[in-house]
Amino acid sequence: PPVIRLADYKRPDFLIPTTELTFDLAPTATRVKARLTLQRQGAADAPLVLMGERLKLISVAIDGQAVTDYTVTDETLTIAAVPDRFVLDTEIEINPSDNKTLEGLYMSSGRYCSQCEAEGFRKITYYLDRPDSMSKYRVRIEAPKAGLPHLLSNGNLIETGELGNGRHFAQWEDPFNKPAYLFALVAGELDVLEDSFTTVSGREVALRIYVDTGMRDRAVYAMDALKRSMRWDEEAYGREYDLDLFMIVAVRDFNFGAMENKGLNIFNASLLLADSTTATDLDYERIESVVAHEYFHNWSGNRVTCRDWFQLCLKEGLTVYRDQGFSADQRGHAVQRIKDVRALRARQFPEDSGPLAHPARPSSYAKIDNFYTATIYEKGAEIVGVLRTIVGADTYRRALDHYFAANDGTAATLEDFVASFSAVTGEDYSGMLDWYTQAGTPQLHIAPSYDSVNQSLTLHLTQATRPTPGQPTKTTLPIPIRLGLLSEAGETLTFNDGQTETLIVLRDASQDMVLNGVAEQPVVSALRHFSAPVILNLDEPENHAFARLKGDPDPFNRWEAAQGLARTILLNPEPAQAQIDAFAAGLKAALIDAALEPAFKALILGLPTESDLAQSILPVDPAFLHASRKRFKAALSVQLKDTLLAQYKIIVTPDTFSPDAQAAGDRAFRNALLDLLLAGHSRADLADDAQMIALAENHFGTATNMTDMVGGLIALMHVQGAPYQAALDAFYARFRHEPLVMDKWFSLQATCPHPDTLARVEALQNHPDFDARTPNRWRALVGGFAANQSVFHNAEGKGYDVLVKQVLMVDTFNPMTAARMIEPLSRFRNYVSPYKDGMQKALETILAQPNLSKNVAELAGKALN
Ligand code: HT7
Ligand code: ZN
Repeated sequence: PPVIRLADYKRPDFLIPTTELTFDLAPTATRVKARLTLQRQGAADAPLVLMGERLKLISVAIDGQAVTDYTVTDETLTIAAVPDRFVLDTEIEINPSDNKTLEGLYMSSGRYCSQCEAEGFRKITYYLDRPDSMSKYRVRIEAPKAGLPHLLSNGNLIETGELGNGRHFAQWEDPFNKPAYLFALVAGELDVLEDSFTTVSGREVALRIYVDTGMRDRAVYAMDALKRSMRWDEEAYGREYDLDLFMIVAVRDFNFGAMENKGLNIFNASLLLADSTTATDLDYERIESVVAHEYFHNWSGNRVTCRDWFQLCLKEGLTVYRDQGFSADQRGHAVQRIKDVRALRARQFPEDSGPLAHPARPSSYAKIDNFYTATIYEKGAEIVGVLRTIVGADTYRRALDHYFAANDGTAATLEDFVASFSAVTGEDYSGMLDWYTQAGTPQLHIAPSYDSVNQSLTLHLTQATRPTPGQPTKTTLPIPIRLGLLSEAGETLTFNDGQTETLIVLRDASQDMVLNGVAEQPVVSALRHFSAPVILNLDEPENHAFARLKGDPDPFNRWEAAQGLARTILLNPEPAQAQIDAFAAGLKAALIDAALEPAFKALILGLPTESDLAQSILPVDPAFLHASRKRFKAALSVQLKDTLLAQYKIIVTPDTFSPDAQAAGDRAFRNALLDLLLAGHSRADLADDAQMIALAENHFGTATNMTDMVGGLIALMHVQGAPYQAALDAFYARFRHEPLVMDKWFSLQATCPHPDTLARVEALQNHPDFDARTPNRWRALVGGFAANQSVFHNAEGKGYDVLVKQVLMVDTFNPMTAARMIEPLSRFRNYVSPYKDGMQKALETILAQPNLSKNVAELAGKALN
C-alpha cells in the first residue's frame, strides 16, 4: 500500500475557521449538509482538495452558487479554482446501517454513533480531515422523535425543538477549536445518569453518562471515577474542565476502548458498565483508568492536539502517563507500577523486538489505524516518565504548565513538548527526542565490582540497542537508573556518607560510577521502580536476587527479584531441586509477611507467563515453556500447600461488596492462592485432589461477585472434565442474556491452557452467541485464543488455521479490527519448527488473499519482511 511520510509534512493550503453541519438522520440514507468557511493560507493557485470516502455527493456550492466543475475520486473531492475566502456548501448521503467498519457514522443496537479518530470524519462529509485543521463547530441534528429521543454532539446544547411530523432537532455549539477527529454524534434511546462537579474556580459542570435502557446503576462507578479524575487533574496538573457539560455514552459495538471526543466521550460498554455481579475487579480497575484517560485528553489531546498523526504519541503517551499517575494515587504506587510494567513487557517489548518494531514517533505508515500500538501508548508513557525522573517532580510540573500554556489551542509536535522542559530549566533536552525516534528496547548492562579495602563499589554501566527494521544503527539514550544497595542479608546499606538511594543518568555507551563508603559486599538494587523502559542485565550471584526478594525497600524490585528467580528455573529444562526449594522458601516468606499488602502478594504469586518466557529464550518452544511452567507450579503447589491453604482461609469475604483497592487486593490474593492450590491437581494423592476440587467448586459456587466466579472457573481449568464443564454451564445459564459477561464466557474458554481448548474454540466459532461483527465478542474468542500460547501454537498448525480464517472473514467488513490480530503471528522467526513454518505460512496465506485491506496488508507484509 502507498506510504505517508513524516518528512513530507506540509501544512494545509486552507484554513476552515467555522464548520456548520446539519444531519438528517435515517438508517440507510442519512443526509449531511456541511457549510464551511474557507481561507487560503497556501499557494494562490492551490486547488481545494477535501478528503471523503464512501460518500454519495448530492451537491456542491461556493458562496451560494452551485458548482459542477469538480473532480471526485474514491478518496477526494477537488475543486481546481477557488477564491481566497469563500463559503463552501456540500450535501452528501451515507448509509449508517450498512457501515460495519465502525468508523464514521454507524449504528449500534439501533443507535447512531460516530467514531472519527483517526480518519473517520471523511466518511461523514468532505473535509480537511487532518488534525492540524482546526475549526469551530455548530451541529444541528434532525431526526424522528420515535426511537431517537436523545440527539447529542460536542460542546453546549444551544436549542432543541419540534419539527412537526413526529420529528425534532437539537442544535449544538462547541466554543473550542477542534480537529475533525474529535467530532462526535450520538442519537438514540438511552438512560442517563446525572451528576455535577464544581470545578476549582467554582464553575458548575453537569455530568451525564448515557447507557442502554435499564443499565443506569452500572454507570455509578464510572461517574465516581469521572469526578475523582476531574479533581485529580486540577490538583496534580492544574487542569480545569472548560465546558458546562461533560457527557459519556456507552456503546456495545466499538473498535477500541473509548474515545475522547470534545465534551462527548464515547466508550466501549465493557469499559464503562460495572456492578459486582457482572464485572471483575480488573474491569473496575480498567474503567477507572480509561474514564480518567479519556477525561485527561481534554487537555492532553484536545486543548493541545497533534500536528499530524506521526505525533500521536504526544497525546497518547502523555495521557497514558497521566492516567497511570492517577491510578497509582488511587490504588498504590508500587502495585500500579508492577502492573504497568507487566503490561509493557507483555505487549510493548515483544513489539519492539519483532518485525513490527517502530519508533514512538514513526516516520512512515500506510494506515495510521495500525499505529495505535503499545509502543505509541505504553512506551510513549515510559518516555514521559524518563523525562520526569531526570528533571524531578517539581520541574516536570512547571514544564507541563508551560507546555499547556504555550501550545493551548494549537496542533503541536513532540519537539514542542520537549522544548517545554528546556524552556523552564534553560537546559538542553533535545537528546530526549531520540527516545521518540529510535525503535527497540535498550539493553542496560551493569557489572559491579566491590573493593573491600577502599570500601568502594564501581558500577560499570553500558547500553546498547539492537537494530530494528529500517534502523540498522542506534544511538545512545539518556537512561535514568534509580539505584540502592543492600547487604547480602537483605538490609539496606548506605553509601556516600549515609545515602540510601541515588539516581544515575547513563547518557553514553558506557560509564563507570563509583559509590564510596560501602561497608560490605553489596547487593545492587538497580532500576528501582523500573526507572527506564530497558532490559537490565546485572552481573551477580543468585543469592543477591534472594536478598532483594527478602528485603528490598523498593517493592518493584522485590517483585522483580521473584520474577527473575522464577524465570531462571522455568527456562532450565532440569532445574535443581535446591533451586526450587529456595524459591519456594522465599515465596513463602513473602506470603506470610504481614507487612506486605495482599495485592502485592497476589502479584508475587503470578509467575512469569509463557509469553514472558518466550522473550527470554531463543528459539521459542511453546510446548516446552508450557510444560515447564505447569511442572513448576505443580511443585510449588505441593510444597506450599499448607501455607497457601492457611492464607486462603484467613481472607474473609465481607458481606458487602466494595470495588476499592483494598478489597480488590484481598480478592486478587485469595484467587491467586486458589489457582496455585489447584495447580497441584493430578498428583498422586487422590484424597487431597478431591479436597482441592471441592475447594474450587465451592469458591465458584458460593461466589458473590464476578471476580470470585472467574477465579473459581480459572481454578477449575486445572481440573477439567465434569467440574469445569458444570461451572461453565452454570455460568452460561445465569448470564446468557448479559453480553458483557458472555464475552467473558467466550474469552475464558479460549484462554484455557488445556489441549481440549482447540476443539472447543473451533466449536465456539459456530456457537449461536458468537458474532464476529461485534468486536468485543470477536476479540474475546479469537484474541483470547491467539494469546493462549500452548494451544494456539499447535504443532499441526490448526491454531493458525483458525486465526487465518477469522482474520480474512473480519477483514471484509472491519479491517481495523482484523489487522490487530496479525501481531500473534509476527514473531515467527523466533519459534522452533514446526511452529515457525506454520506461522509463516499463515501470514503468506493472508497476504495472498485478493482484496485484502490496506490495514491487514501493511502489517502482514511487514511481518514477513
Ligand atoms: N484516542 C482514542 C483512539 C481511538 C481509536 C483509534 C483508531 C480507531 C478507533 C479508535 N477509537 C478510539 C482512544 C484513546 O487512546 O484515548
Ligand atoms: Zn488516548
